[in-house]
Amino acid sequence: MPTLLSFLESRAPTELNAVFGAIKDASIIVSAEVNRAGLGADIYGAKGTENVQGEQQHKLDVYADEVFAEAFRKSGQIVGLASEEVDDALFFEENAESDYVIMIDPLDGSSNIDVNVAIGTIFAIYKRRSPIGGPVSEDDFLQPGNEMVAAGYVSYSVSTQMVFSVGEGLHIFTLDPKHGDYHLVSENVRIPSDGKVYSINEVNYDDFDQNLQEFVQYCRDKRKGDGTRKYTGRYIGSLVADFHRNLLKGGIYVYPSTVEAPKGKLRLLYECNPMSFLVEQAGGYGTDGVTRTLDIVPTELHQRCPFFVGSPVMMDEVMKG
Ligand code: P6P
Repeated sequence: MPTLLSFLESRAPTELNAVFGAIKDASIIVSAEVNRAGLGADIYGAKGTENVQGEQQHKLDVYADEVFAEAFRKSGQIVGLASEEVDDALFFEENAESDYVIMIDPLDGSSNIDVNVAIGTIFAIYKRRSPIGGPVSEDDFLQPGNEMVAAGYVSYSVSTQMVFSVGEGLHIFTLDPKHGDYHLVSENVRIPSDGKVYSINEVNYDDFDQNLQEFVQYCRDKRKGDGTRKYTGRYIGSLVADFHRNLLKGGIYVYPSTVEAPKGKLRLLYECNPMSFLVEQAGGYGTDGVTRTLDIVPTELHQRCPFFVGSPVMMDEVMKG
């Protein structure tokens, strides 16, 4: 089974290959630390600091952010980084001649770390807009998802898997920790057109607009020919885990506008856009409930948006509102 970089050799330019090499190296370090959570270094629990969203940072959040940032700086191919954990975008001056910027959620779902539930790293890669040789500007990061050149996530779960696309299909690799490399397990993965899973936090049901309430009620009521339920609810509380299950089995994930999160909870640049890029590569699509996610023109680095993503038949059902 080909390794990650041997697979990418014929599919991506050398410079992009080096970006994935940095993601590979950093994710292997983070995976080892995640798998030791609770042992040795004190990495459980809150760090006592807040990120730009005003959310409690977990020790492993901050650790993962530092590991990925250092790997991107050393890659020589990434000139700028926007991270959920850092207020402003970072400029890697030593890489001023390089062409790629990356946006990342270093460890999504980190509240699950202390209860041993799957968590993940999510990333989106773009070509810079600012002139090569100079500093990055916010414009380099406020690009619509249509401009993305690659995206992916690393799921730290039963195994550590990297799911990514460079624009020619979606592929899944599994980390072999013994050999410190990722090996191809599924190539050109397609999301089932329909599914039986809807992933949404129903505690917010009363906040949902009428269309979404009707969709949830439709999922609760729908029966198959034999009278058994067509849909079931599954909500892990970790976007990467819910998305990955829906990608393989079919389903829809929704985080809508709520009273507590009027613009939605998930961030456009490093959660909704990369997941929408990936699902479109697999035959599904993502929206903010109205607009295709990748068409949205960002205005702020950490802006949030409502998020609907998954199998086309289920997306069509919720979007027909
Ligand atoms: P709630 C994790 O914090 C996250 O960003 C996603 O991974 C997850 O799907 C969602 O928030 C869970 O949020 O409000 O339902 O607990």
